[in-house]
Amino acid sequence: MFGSYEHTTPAESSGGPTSHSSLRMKKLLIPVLGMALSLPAIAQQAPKPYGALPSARQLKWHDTEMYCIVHFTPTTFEDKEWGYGDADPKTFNPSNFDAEQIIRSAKAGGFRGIVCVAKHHDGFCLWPTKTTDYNISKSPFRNGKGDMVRELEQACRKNGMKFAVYCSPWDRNNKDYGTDKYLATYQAQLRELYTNYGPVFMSWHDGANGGDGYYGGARETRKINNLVYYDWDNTWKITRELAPDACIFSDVGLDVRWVGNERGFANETSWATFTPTSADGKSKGVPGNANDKDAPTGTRNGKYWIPAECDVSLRPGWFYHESQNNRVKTPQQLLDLYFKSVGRGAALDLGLSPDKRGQLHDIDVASLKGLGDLLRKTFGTNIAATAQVSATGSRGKAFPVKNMLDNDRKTYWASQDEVTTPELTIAWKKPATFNIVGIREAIALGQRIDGFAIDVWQDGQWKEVHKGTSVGALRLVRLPNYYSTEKIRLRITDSPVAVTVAELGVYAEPEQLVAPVIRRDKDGQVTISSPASVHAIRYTIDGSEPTASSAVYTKPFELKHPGTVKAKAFGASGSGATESVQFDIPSAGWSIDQNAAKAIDGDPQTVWYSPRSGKYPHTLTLNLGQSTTLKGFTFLPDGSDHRSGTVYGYQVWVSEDGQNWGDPVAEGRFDNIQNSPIEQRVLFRTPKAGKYLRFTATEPTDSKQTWANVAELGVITK
Ligand code: FUL
Ligand code: CA
Repeated sequence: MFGSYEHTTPAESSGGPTSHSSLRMKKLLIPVLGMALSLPAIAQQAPKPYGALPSARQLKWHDTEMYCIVHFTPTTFEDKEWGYGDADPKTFNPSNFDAEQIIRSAKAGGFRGIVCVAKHHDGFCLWPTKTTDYNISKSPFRNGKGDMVRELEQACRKNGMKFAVYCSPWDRNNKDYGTDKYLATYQAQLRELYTNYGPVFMSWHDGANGGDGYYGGARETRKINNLVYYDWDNTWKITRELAPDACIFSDVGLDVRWVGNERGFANETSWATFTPTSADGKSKGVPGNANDKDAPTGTRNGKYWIPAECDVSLRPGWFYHESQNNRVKTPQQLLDLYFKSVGRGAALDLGLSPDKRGQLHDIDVASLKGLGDLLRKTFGTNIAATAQVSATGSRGKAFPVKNMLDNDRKTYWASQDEVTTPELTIAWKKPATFNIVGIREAIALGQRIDGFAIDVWQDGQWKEVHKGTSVGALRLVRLPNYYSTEKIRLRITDSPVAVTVAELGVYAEPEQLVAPVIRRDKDGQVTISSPASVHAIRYTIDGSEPTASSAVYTKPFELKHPGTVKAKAFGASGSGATESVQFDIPSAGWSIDQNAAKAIDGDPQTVWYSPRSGKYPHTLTLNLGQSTTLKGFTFLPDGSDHRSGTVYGYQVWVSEDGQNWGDPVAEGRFDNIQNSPIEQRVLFRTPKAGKYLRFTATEPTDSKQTWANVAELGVITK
């Protein structure tokens, strides 16, 4: 049910929220006070809807819950995250593109749909569009006769997966970008996609807008006023007209909101209702100009039903980079994201990155399959199904407790109007072992519950084990411990109106063999920890896979040279996924100017900020203590939610004496760093020896933030 992939019945495609409940009761005649009640009278007994309500298209989207987004363009072949728009179409030449391999791998992971990035910021269209020459027909792919959007779409339809499109508003190739002419082109592209590849379940609109690009050879920076440039009101009319079932996704909805980060999770309290505003709070906001501070939580009693989508990539980047093959998220990490996105009433949108062949790498395929297996093992059996479930304050026979266990999100149990804090008890004849509780509200009637608590019967009394807030489409409570008990109680502690519960689940996940966390401090001391209790963590430092006979981690150890630490949990039922971290030389013995010790202390949580009063460029000079041959550098920005002054443009120099620097060894921009503040690894054009490294931040991601932040600066010597 909650995570099982034998799909539950999709929500009604027509009919408002109240018809939902009445529809199912057509034949029911219930005697009340000796009189038989007819259909309209029963319908009246349904609780009144509360607050903003989901549309039929949003209800279908809520059923989808997990889908993937696929990035594959010439940018893949350039090993970049944001193509500049100048890549020769001839470079787009996958040796063995296989749409089915991608779609089937996603399906094995439990995903139910695909968002196809039909055009990314580089402007290259993966379908033979009439709107621009910069498209797949100019590439060698299928001798210029190929259509990748079509191949992905058909593979989806064939495998029972939903299909959606992403067409980037920002286009770094188009010569007209920045003028009205381009808007017509963009709208025509949307029309082509909706008409030729529909029905689509989503239309995905990212907020990255304007900046430098190729623009037909102009190679310049173009700024647009993102409040008005894309004329979203009219542009989205096209979506409504040609793709009426598509949920529009952007920073502000209209149907689904961006969760405000690219880490893949919503806030623990996350409301499906939302009142979006612009960055300055003065208007309702548009993609690229939205106040995303409230996006992770939504707005309690917000004006609209705009649930969150949590987008995150399976790899650090959205595009394939061979150098990130050892940083593919593990099944356990993905399961954790599932709990924090889908389990918080939102959706999980996982980035997939085909390699230069045009297929997912084996590591990615295995990880997806691992997630699917974990989900099936965890949610395959609802222990509540064999329990006796009872409730206080029930609304009557039309809303029986069994409606919570029928695997149907449209049928529900409800309390009487005056009962806003009902209690549900789940009892077994013999003690059951569990660590997960799942609750779904009948969201067609709105998001009603404000708070709940879970009690476990232990030693003859109730013991509270969890307190929560928002529920909505789904709340999964994953307890850190397993409990064996004869009964569990769910107490609704706070609700403005009568409560509805559409589904209730109790589950036990297989032993939590969570991947360990590996850290190294500036002196080279490596610490390995695990968020879950496991029998043992075993590790290696020579790059080999840890096995049952590898060293057991007991205390911190030293690693003063470059090397890869691999660790994994071993428990009673086997071993978990491998965590692998590549370290270079530690920063012991280094010094830095500008009081920037926090930028070289080996701790990603501590961040150096330049004074707010300063302005760009900002420069840090690192003294490595001895001459070292450097192949590149690493840069980690502040990754916290309250970050500001994120560095976009950079230049780097190396010098033996700290006086003579010569030409920069690297310069460029950290693509997509604003939304995804992860470690950047940059190789120099050619290695250079030196005792000093100078890092200059030349440009922020947000020109109003004239300061810079650096969480860690490091070097690549190996
Ligand atoms: C962002 C883009 O800038 C990234 O490149 C990526 O496509 C991500 C899914 O959306 O806005
Ligand atoms: Ca039900």
